[in-house]
Formats: sequence, structure tokens, C-alpha cells
Amino acid sequence: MTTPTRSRTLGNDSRLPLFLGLDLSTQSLTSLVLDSAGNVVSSLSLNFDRQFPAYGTLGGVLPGRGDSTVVHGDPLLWAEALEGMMALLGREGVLSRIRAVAVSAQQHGTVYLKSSFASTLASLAGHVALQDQIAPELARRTAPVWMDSSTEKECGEITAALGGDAAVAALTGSRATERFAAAQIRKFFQHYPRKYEKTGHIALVSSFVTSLLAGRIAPVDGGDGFGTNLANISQGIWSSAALEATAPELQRRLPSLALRDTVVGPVAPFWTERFGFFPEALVITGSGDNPCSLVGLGLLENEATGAISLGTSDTFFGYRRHLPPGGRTEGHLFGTADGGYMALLCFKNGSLTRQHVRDAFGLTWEGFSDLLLSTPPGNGGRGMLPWLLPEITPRVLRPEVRYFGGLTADDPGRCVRGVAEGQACALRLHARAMGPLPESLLVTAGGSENPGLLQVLADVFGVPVRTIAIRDSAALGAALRAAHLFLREQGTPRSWRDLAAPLTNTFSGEVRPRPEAPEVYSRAGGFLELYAREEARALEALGGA
Ligand code: XUL
Repeated sequence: MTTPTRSRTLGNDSRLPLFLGLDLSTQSLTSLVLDSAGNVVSSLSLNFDRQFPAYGTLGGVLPGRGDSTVVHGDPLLWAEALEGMMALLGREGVLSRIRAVAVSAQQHGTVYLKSSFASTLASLAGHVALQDQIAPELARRTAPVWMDSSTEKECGEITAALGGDAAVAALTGSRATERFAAAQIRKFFQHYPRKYEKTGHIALVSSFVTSLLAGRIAPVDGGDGFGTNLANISQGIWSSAALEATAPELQRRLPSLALRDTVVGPVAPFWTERFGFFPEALVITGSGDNPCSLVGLGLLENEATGAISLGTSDTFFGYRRHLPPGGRTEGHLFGTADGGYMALLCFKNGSLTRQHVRDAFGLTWEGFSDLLLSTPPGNGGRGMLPWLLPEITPRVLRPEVRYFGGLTADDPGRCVRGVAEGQACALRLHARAMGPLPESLLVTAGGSENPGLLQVLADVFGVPVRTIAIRDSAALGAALRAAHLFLREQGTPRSWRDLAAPLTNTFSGEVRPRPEAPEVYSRAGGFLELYAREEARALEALGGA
């Protein structure tokens, strides 16, 4: 392992307790340490491809074996990265002051473990590397992750058993979805029944990493647990109908579902012996990166502001205090840290697709942004359906980048605008299915540093777009969850709003829609309508949703 790509340590009062948020995303593991006054004390990131080359990952995932719909990650890489991060934090001298830690992780991935996993966790030896102790516990060597779309058949079977798309969405928050645990578990059970038999526990990525920290099997929260097609989201329990439609004897293999944040336990002695972690530090229930981002952006309890995360995937999400009415088959509903809900849409063609267009013309991100700022909104009626990878929203299982209005693949300015506008139009069109459009947008993750992309989003949505100073909203959300629960346990509770405000009220920028934007995009016959028509036509041609 080499040194991390980014590290900053700011001064703080060394008597204050510290809280650690860890975000295990597709491509990296990020840590963020907060003090109780709301200062970010340290922030580090380890990139999987660069810093753990022995695993041979590309973009954090294992290269496919001929089938591009199969995308797996490596649980041992995640364990080694966790250990590497603790070694760095130990060297920074912060671990002895951490009082609570929470995990955020890429959603939907499933880790298959033997029944002996629990006893191995309970007796982790401080002198042996974590991944070496965990390796014998894997009932399946690799873990399908959220980019996997290889379960079309299993989704069809689950949908048929539960009474159709709308019924599955009303029960579980989403129609049967290729990357979710249910379809992935069903496929594993059908293809490898003997390995399924040997599987004693199926963790989500967030509960796997939390289990490693706590030295015991951790529950999943509603944020990640509702993204499985296995929960009855109005009752907040595993749904026996969904479990039966998926695989036999599934309930005993799943983590328990803990809707509100709870203490999983103190940190395992392993971490204290090996890296000097404070022995009584609390490990909090982990969650998905999107529910954690909602917290990290200060959006719990705020229904008027929508969030867009421009990362490996692009997501659109927003807080909902009450369970929205059923009848929708697009998008997802997950739980939130305060027991409410979040609506989310996921677009797989996010930064990788933008980067593909950027690289095709040998541009830097700055050059990409400059082209966006210097080309006219609406691209003169030319556009791109940016489906380089199988798309989640709308569902496109056999991908193809398609052009319309005379756009050609050799025109840098128009192609750069085509991909950015196509992605922004898809975000806005499909966001409509999730309720009223937001009055303003908060944009986060890597793409939020690109002024051109922010302008396109402001123009297409016709609302002001803000970014906050802290980029790692998922790691920040996890750290805030740790702080929130610790303070509650101490008998000095703080409201979510109060805790998040010093960090999330520091907007680093605001971009307003250009005056001509409503005329270009939103009027009858404008570019949004054109895009919607082209999308519908392409879906018909490709046999999509
Ligand atoms: C959300 C989704 C992605 C992953 C990325 O449903 O699949 O946003 O959580 O980490």
C-alpha cells in the first residue's frame, strides 16, 4: 500500500471528543474525523486501484469475465483498505480520541459469509492481518455490487411471484431491481445451491464493514435495508412474501433490520490492540452512501431542497417525512437516520460516461467545463442519449450511446454539451416521478467541482444550484450519525439540524439559471420535451423499460 492521495489535518481543541465517518465507495475508502464543535479534523482517502494494485481492480471493481453485466467487488480488498485506513489514522494520533464511528458504503452489494463468521469476528487476533482472518469465512469469494445488472431473469421471477412491478414497488419501495440484494441472492442460490447452503450470513457492504469494526454481526438500517427488495417498508420489517419469492430460509441468513441508528457495540479489541483505537468507542449501525449523504448535506427534515450527487453513478435524492403514495414503479424509497424516507433515482452512466466523452477529445476536466460554458443551451436541438453502460434510469439493459438532431461523434463542443445535457435532462424528467420538483439543488461528489456541469444543471432544472464546502458528504454524514448517537447516549442530545448546520451552511458557491434557460428547456416544444420523445423512441428501439 502506498500513501493516500489526500490528507488534511486542521487544528482543533485536543480535549474535544472526535467522531469518525468512513465511506467505502466503489472506488475508494474515505475517512472524515469531526470534533464535537463541528470542525473537520482529518480527511483521508485510499484509492483501491492505485493503492491496492494486487487485487487487480479497475475503477474499484473486478474486471468482468466476458459478461459486462456481471460486476463484482472484493470483500478482502475492503477489509485490507479498512485496516490501511486505521493504520493511517493511528499514525495521525486521532484514534485514541474517537468516541464513535459509523460506516457509509456503496449500496446494494452483498457479501456471503459462512456460519463461523460470527465466532471469527468475536476472536479477531490483534497480530494477524484482518483480510487473512476473514478470507476463510467467505462462502463466496467475491461480492456482486451495485453496478451488476445480470439478474434480469431473477427480477422477472420475483416480480411474478409478488404480483407485478407496482405491487413490488408498493411493498418494498422499488420494483424488482437487478442490483438489489433479492435478485442477486436468488441468482446465487439458483446457480450455486451448495454454496448458498454453506452461507450462514449475507451482509450488505455497510453491515459487513460495520461488523468488522464491532467484532460482531451488525444489523442493517432502513437506509440500506430498504434497498434490497426484501423489506416491507411501511412496517419496517423483512417481508416474508419477498423472502419466500427470493430464496429458501433467507431470514436466518440476513442481518436484523434496525430502523433508527443504534449502538452495535464497542469497537472490537482487534482495533485497539493493533492501532490504539479508544477501547470504548461506539460503533453505530452503518448505512448506504446515499442515506449518509442526505445527512451530510444537512437535508434531513428538508423537503424543499433536492440533492444531486455526481459520482461514479449520478443520483438524485430528497427527503420525505412521510411514506409517499404507491403507484410509482421508477426510482427507490429508502429509510433515513431519523426514521423518515428518502426518494432516490440512480443513473449508472455518471462520471465514467462523462470521462469517456472527455477522453475521446483529449480534454481535461477544465477544458470539458470551458466547452460547456461556451456552447449554447439546447445544443441547437442536437442531443445524446448517454447510455455507454447498462442504464438503471430509465432501464436500458443493452446499452448504446445514441445521437439525435444531427449530433455527430466527432464534434467536441456539441458532444460534451450532449452528454451533460442528456444526463441533466434525464435527471429532471425522471425526478418528476418522485414527487414535486425541488425549489433548489445541492450538488455533491466529484462532478460538483465542475462549473460547467453546475451551470447545465441550474439551466435544465431552472433552479439555483449550490455546492457545499465539504465534498465528502457521505463520509461527513456517517461522522454526523456517529456524533448524533454518541451525544444522545451521553444524555446531551442535539438536533440533526443543529449538528449539521456549521458544516452544511457553508455554501462554497451558487449558480443561477441563465435568463434564456426556461425558454430553451421548459417551454412547450422545448428541449426537455424533445429529449423525452427521443428517450421514449430509443427505449422502444432497444426494448428497454
Ligand atoms: C443507489 C446506487 C448507487 C450506489 C453507489 O441505489 O446504486 O448510488 O449506492 O455507491
